[in-house]
Amino acid sequence: MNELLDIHPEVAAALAAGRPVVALESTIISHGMPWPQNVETALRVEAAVREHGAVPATVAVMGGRLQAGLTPEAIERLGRQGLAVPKASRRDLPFLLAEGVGPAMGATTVAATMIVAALAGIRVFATGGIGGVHRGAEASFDISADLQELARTSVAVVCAGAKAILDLPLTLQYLETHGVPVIGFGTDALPAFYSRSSGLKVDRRLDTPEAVARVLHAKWRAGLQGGVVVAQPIAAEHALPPERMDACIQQALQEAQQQGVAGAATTPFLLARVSELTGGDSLAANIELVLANARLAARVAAALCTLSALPR
Ligand code: PSU
Ligand code: MN
Repeated sequence: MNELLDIHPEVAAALAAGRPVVALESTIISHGMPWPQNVETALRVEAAVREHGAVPATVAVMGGRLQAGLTPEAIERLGRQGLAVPKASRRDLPFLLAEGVGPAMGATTVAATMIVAALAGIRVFATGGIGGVHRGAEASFDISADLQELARTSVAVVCAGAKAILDLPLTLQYLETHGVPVIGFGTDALPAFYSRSSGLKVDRRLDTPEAVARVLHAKWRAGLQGGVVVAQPIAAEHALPPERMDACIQQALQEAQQQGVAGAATTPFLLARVSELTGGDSLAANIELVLANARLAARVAAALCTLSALPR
């Protein structure tokens, strides 16, 4: 067990017994949604994981230590403090951990959540959208650390694809170059978060949690380290029209450029502006897709536990 990692007792018990566990990120709580919907959603997501037979492990940095599994009080603090909680991706973790016991909190991104999940022995993680290659990356070099983490860390990320604030063709190309399988759950097309399709093809369509679990099991049994993207489209009744989203995204990108927003601030800026420009609609859609991903992740985690328990 890692000396810098605290595993919630319920999570530790499930892992020791070979029962399914689903990791959840906390940047979505502190930076991705406004209070109080962020806390309400995080608790509903945990409940959805439980309803589908797995134990939730929301990941964050608390008291200068990595946490796999949070109390409802800790989730409340992450949500109430919002943007005051530093965003923690791979490069930020050493600074937060070096502060040691104390107030040091961090809201873990997809990359940092994967790192903590892998340390804890959790193989399946649910979120909304992954980071990716930003538009204009050929000049800015802005490529989310999430993609490099997917290349190296063996955790499956169940998501609704990535937002069209990113360059989605380049994001898929980067994943291909780094050998990260991209599965479409019930779809041949990469979902674009609020919209069901980006028009780009995934590597393989799979239609059941068992089929997804078989691919994960085969990959890791073969010693092929690294993550897998499991992309599930938002339900049709919650999807937003791509033309409407494109207009908001264009405006947000333009404002980011005018205001000189760069680096780690880029994603939170674009997410916040797009959600302001769409009014409450994008928040409602976001909540629904995260809940759906939590349900699917729990079923994939359960199927993976069944396979892992079979004799070799
Ligand atoms: N995309 C979303 N919602 C989010 C994020 C991305 O639709 O909340 C967050 C995730 O935590 C993701 C992070 O890991 O933003 C990526 O940030 P960056 O591009 O700075 O790596
Ligand atoms: Mn970035």
